[in-house]
Amino acid sequence: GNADYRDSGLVFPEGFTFGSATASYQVEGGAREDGRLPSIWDTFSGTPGRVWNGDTGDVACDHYHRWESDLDLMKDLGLDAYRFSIAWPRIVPAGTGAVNQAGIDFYSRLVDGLLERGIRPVATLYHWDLPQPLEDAGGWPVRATADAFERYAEIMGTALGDRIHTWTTLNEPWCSAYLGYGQGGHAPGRAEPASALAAVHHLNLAHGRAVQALRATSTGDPDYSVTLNFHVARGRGDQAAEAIRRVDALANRAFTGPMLRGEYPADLLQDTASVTDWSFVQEGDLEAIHQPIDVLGVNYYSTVTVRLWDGVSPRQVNDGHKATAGGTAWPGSDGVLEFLEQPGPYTEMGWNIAPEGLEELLLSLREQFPDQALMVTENGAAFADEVAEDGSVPDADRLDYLRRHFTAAHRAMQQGVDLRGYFVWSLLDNFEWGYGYAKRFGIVRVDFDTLERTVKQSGEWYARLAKTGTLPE
Ligand code: GBH
Repeated sequence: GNADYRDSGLVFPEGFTFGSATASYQVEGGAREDGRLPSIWDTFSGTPGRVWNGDTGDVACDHYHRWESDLDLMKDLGLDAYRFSIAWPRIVPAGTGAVNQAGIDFYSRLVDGLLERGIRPVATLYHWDLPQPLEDAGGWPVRATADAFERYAEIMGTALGDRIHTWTTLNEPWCSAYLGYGQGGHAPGRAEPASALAAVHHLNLAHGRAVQALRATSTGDPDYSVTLNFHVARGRGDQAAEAIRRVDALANRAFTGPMLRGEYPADLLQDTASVTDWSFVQEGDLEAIHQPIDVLGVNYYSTVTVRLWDGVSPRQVNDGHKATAGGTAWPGSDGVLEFLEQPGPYTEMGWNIAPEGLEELLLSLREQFPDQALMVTENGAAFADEVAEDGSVPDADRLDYLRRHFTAAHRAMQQGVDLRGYFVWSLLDNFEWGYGYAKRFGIVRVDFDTLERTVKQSGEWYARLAKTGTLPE
């Protein structure tokens, strides 16, 4: 039917990019090899009680050693592009100082391997693995981290800027700032609302400085981008619109404001005034952050439902993240916003399945930023897959999730959204951050005992989509 987004036969335009995504700490392993030093995620996962089951990324999918066969797998799947991230602690292991050539060589071989197979490299500089020494010096709440990132960007632009198709500066700075420094469920596990907002600014600054550094050093003609995880909020109660506005300010416009308009939204500054005076924003910063980008990366998984707390009834908070450090991902809105239980169905993460939210998000971004090309850089779902007797992985629920979200994206495009491509999260089952190996997002199964890969039914389905450009039956 139409209403449930379960279409087939939809044709995507010629040149639409079908890709898949991973991130360094989630797949690589080889955590202590060839000069890599610890990142905040090595420290966090090595700290008892932080990650489910004490899981770490020490071995992960062993992609660091199996990258060639993984590239063959991508080629078999017919992927046009591969979105991966570069581990900063392989490149500048101490965050500042010595550059590690062995780390550069790994990604250089990876990029060449992609190009040999006709797969476009889409590289993210930062998917959450901050070199631990930079955290020891203060982390993202301090300005020096943005300085160090600018230098790292310059190093990578010089090393790979002749071959990268799309550069992405940051993945989901919302998570880095608010989960890492506000709520504490992600590394480095700090629960300090004011630090979270300082982190927001220094991540924004790092983005702008990195775009400039990449542009100055890349000798090819790459596209420049950043990936944000937008919150699509539904409101409840008689102040529903106000609740949505607050979420939108903190989660979305805190990043799109400076990056795409060159200013922090006035309502954001007001909402957070009890937490910080934003005096870490220096003269010239907004200009540095406001760099033209070729494509805006959009990560979408589900919606959130919010209400302004009435101050009386027991407060409900259901933001889908373990509050390990007892902090808040919503500085200035703690005790103001309530995150409510959402109608199902749900994925294994407990996130509600809402493909219409993706269509709405893409339409809303087109309305806010009419000339900005968009790319879905992550969408996917965790389910408890079972291996059938014949060894296949019949993950009909994941296939259905993907079909419905591709349908939603197609509908947005029919309404004029300039969507250039779509990357499924994830190519492989991998280290799902605080959930360790308990949650599987892959279109390819990884057996974490043998490290063997098996293409799931959703992977076969996605291969047909990538190869034909038509949403399969
Ligand atoms: C992404 O994070 C990451 O980029 C990727 O590394 C990760 O593996 C993948 O997604 C799967 O988690 O939590 O109820 O408030 C996504 C993190 C998920 C955070 C959705 C915000 C909003 C709904 N985001 N979440 S809720």
